[in-house]
Amino acid sequence: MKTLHEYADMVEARLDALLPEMADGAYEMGGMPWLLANSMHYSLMAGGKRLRPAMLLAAVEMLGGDAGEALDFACAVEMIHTYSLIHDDLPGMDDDTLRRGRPTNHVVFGVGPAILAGDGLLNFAFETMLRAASAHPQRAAANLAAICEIAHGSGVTGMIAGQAMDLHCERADGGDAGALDYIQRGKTACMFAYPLRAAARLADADAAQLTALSDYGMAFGLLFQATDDLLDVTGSADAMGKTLGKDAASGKLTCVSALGIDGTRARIEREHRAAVDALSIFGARAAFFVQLVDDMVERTH
Ligand code: GRG
Repeated sequence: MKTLHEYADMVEARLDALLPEMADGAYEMGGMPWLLANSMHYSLMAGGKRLRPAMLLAAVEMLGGDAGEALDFACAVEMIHTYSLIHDDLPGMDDDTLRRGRPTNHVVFGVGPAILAGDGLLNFAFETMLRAASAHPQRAAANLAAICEIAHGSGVTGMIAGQAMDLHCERADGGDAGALDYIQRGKTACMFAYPLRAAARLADADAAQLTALSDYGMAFGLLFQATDDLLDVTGSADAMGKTLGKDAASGKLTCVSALGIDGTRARIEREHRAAVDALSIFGARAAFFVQLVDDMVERTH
């Protein structure tokens, strides 16, 4: 198995090949115009940690599968994640001007082009996975099952559902612990759990392995969001590469607003334990994932 950085480098190189930059003013029939290509490229190649695709690749290798064959599925997850960040930053959603340490997409390219860059990344993600699946017809069932997992996790009962409830609670200026859980499972944890479920499908995992990875991903995602909420209050904007302190200012429902700082720390501890416990069936083979969740508890960005 590789390190997080090695998996992230694989993803970085493949994304750059799938979506190269274009010369200003360039377009051709059947291809993309420069403004669309370059606004998609701007956010996609802006130095994200590549956590979700790296975890997908590591899970495939842990289960004895081929990371090379899974690479386009991993890249698609990063495209979907990046689209969600572009749309989340729009004036009609979180209205943010800093992301991944750079001005947000709509600040640079305008709101209309930023909507299209997000739409473009979402659509291109599925095109990329379907192309990869079509190249290996003998693996059609596993590949389609993986695509379904990614569609489900990022879709209307997953990430989009969480984001919709988040918007609703912010506008209604309310929401209880149940709503908090629904939001954070949907908008954040599903984008870890379902790529891991996709990895299990790609590597022909058994039912127990699928459940274990799914449970780990959910716990990891809840922990990740709880640390994000804590860092919004206690972190550094330079390290995080985004505006901090916005959650409290906008009256957002977060772990800190619902549970307090100590309650948030307790949640982080609880989900940390749940994540490590979920991995027990893999024994020493899960060292990458144990290390990753240990590092998340300590993260500053
Ligand atoms: C627009 C449908 C739609 C959904 C948006 C991603 C999202 C849902 C909202 C962003 C706000 C937020 C704090 C989400 C949860 C945590 C999160 C996704 C943080 C960013 O992920 P990182 O830290 O970012 O992995 P990088 O830049 O490293 O990829």
